[in-house]
Amino acid sequence: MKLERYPKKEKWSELTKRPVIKREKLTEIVAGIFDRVKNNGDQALIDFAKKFDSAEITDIKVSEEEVEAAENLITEEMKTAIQEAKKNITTFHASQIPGIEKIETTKAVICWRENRAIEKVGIYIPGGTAPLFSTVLMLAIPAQLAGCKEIILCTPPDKNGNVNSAILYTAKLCGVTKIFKTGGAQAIAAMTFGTESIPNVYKIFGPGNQYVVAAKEYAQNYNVAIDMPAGPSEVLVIADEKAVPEFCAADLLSQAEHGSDSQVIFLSTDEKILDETLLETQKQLEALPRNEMAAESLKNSYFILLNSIDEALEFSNLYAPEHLIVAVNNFEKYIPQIQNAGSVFLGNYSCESAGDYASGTNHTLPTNGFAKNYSGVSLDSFVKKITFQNLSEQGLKNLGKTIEVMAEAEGLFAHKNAVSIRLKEQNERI
Ligand code: HSO
Ligand code: ZN
Repeated sequence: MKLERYPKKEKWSELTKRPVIKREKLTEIVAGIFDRVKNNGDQALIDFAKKFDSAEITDIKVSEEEVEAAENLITEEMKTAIQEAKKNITTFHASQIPGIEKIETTKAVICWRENRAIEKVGIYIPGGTAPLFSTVLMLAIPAQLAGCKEIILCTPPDKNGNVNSAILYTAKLCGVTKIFKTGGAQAIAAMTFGTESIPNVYKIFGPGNQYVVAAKEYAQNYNVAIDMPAGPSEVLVIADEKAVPEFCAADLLSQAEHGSDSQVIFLSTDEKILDETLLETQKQLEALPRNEMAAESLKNSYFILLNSIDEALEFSNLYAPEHLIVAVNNFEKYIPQIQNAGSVFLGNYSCESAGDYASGTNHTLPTNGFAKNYSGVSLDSFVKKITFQNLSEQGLKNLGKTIEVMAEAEGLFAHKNAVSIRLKEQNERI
């Protein structure tokens, strides 16, 4: 943990930098994987499962029996928790479904937009050290609410060729249409091109390791959209003298335990709170089962003392964190100053885990400074919007001259004529 006391503003840009990830080599590997999946389909996925997941599988698709069996492996307590989270995530995302508003721009010229669900979407769920079934909720719920017809899910099998039961249970609960045992860049390639078993999709969602991230970027060369560019997850906590060091430490560690490359930053205006949070972080770290990973990530973390909350917010806007916790008295007052952040947690009792699991907001958020120009996943991520317009005869009469003048000025006479020919027909008829 690095400690900085009142760093000069000239130093801020260095403090807000993320470690650079070298991509060139990755793209080469990913391109090779894409080629193999494109040429050999399911067989390539079976071979990759053996190579990367040490799993012998014959069928890429998860069967109905496997999904049913998973349901029996989940405790009632887990089912209740998942259902409660689903209820809140559904309520929040359903509120994002817009009504249709028809706008009359010029008299008798009516314009509007309608949402259409992206018909086929793919969700990637990593396996590995912590199978994140909560991410299934975050992606499948808005997909289903949006009306996506095909919602497929790819996730790597374990050594025995099985998929995590909580992932299967949650996927079924949230209307995932098909589940496949494939992970890594090969899963992204499969959803891009399609294979004998796996349908190709129009947009791919979900987190993953650096190969998956590189593969999602590569998929865009084949007209597939992705949710957002991704990087290691992050939290930035702003604390004043009313913050609780034990709570702040727990929040920092909850992000640090995601992976050794996670980023955590603690900003405080109060020296005592800063010192206590540092100590408390060390103390709580020792008790964590994933403490090696968290300790590794904490090596790159910063504890910074600043002069005021205004200054802390300025720093935070420059960093543009994925998660921002504002553990500050009168936090409402500061909301307008928050410019760049993926998701914000206000007050001492709004821990990041609430948003990670169950409060209702989405946990798929922009990292790596992309909170400056991207939003997190929402219902919007699963729809496209089509504009419609209807000009009545009178509408074209009202706007026709404007269009003719502009088309002529651009030298586009067919454009002009499309109006003139109609106006002429009107005049002759009347
Ligand atoms: N904090 C993660 C999401 C997550 N946390 C899933 C627990 N499970 C996103 O940055
Ligand atoms: Zn988390």
